Amino acid sequence: MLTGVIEGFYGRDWTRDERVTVMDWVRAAGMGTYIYGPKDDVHVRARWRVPYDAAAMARLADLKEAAEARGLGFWVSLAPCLDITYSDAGDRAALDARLDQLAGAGFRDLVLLFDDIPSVLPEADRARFDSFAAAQADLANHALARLSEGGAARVIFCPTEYCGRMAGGDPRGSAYLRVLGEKLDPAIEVFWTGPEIVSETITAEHLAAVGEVLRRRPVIWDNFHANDYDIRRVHAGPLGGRGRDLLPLVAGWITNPNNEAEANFPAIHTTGAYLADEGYDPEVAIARAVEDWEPRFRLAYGNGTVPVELVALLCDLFWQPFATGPRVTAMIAGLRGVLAVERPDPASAEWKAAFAELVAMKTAVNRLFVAMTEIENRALFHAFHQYLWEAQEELNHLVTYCAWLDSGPAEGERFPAEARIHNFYRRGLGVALQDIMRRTEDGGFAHAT
Ligand code: GDL
Repeated sequence: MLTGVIEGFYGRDWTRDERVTVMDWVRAAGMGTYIYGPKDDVHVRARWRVPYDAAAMARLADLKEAAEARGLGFWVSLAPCLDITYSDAGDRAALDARLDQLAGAGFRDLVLLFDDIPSVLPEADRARFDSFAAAQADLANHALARLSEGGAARVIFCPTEYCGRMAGGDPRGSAYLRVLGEKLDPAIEVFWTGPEIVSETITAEHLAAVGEVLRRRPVIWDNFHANDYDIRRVHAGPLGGRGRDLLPLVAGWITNPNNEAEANFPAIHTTGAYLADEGYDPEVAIARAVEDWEPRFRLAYGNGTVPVELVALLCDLFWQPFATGPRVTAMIAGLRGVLAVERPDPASAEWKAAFAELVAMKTAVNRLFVAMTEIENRALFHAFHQYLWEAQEELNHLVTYCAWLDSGPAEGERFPAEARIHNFYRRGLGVALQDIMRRTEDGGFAHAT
């Protein structure tokens, strides 16, 4: 089974050192593949017709060598989907030139990407193909045949409808996926991200439906730890929402992680654990990941590292795309409970417990923040710095507010302006735009009210 990482996100691509570090983690996690597919490499996508120059080819060869030295397979990517005319002889020749360049240099494992484009057959192709899927399958089958001319080749295809939502809910109802399933060479693997682009959960039932329509088990492209879609979040918690019953239904599991390479140790460690451990338990898995991660938090001065409980706190703060970690979740629930009334009773046991946990959390985050500034690995520090900054500021402010409530302010008295942080509440374009739309009490989207 294909397992590992795809560098497949939007945004600044990784450096050579970052890639090799990630390869080490993939290897240590018992996985076997590194896929090079940054959206930032213009020769993968926007300028797919233009071959790499010699220096770029040498960089790719060096990465392949680094991967192979670690026992990993190295795949390259090509995404001609933005503007190709599938039936155009000139475009086919440009594609062949790219394939020949790659194959000639020994790159015969290729990911063909057709993601993030409209699912519409271009006008110019309608005389030759009767569907978008037929045009793409023709291209992919051709690519596999061409790459195979000089040796064994493999192709993974990322479809334009790559999740349940894009396929209209039920994958079996998608004409696009049905035609792909029929026409794609059976040797070609197909990527799938689950019911959503970022799937909170994936079920066996869903994957069985995908397998049926595609006539092959999909390779999961897991965006669970990706964060390129939200500048405010990073995911350092364990893989979750995926049971082990999925594994017989997939041909591979590839994770597309956070943009910040250093933040991905837990993502890769726990994905490897999920794939390997029959009794996978996210909380056990993250505890193990934290132990193995801690040596990277070596302090620049003196001996030692950031204490393991603070590394665990870092994971808890920046947990998963749909959940904060258990400690943060419990703290928020406790505070929400006591803050449901305007004047909580400072003498009540509930208030005391909730306030004490908030202060303990703030104190721990302050310690974590300071310790992180002192670590040797500056890339690791920077991977989390802005997120930690926000966490610290918000917690400090909340403590000030709760301390004011704890002092038992008189009825009608207001939280003093001096205690609030000036210009503090989230501002800017994103907030202004989100504010236009109403929200439900649980923070969801309430379009109709
Ligand atoms: C996507 C993109 C991917 C991006 C991810 C998360 C796929 C197949 N494509 O739509 O490049 O990183 O979402 O934002 O997932």
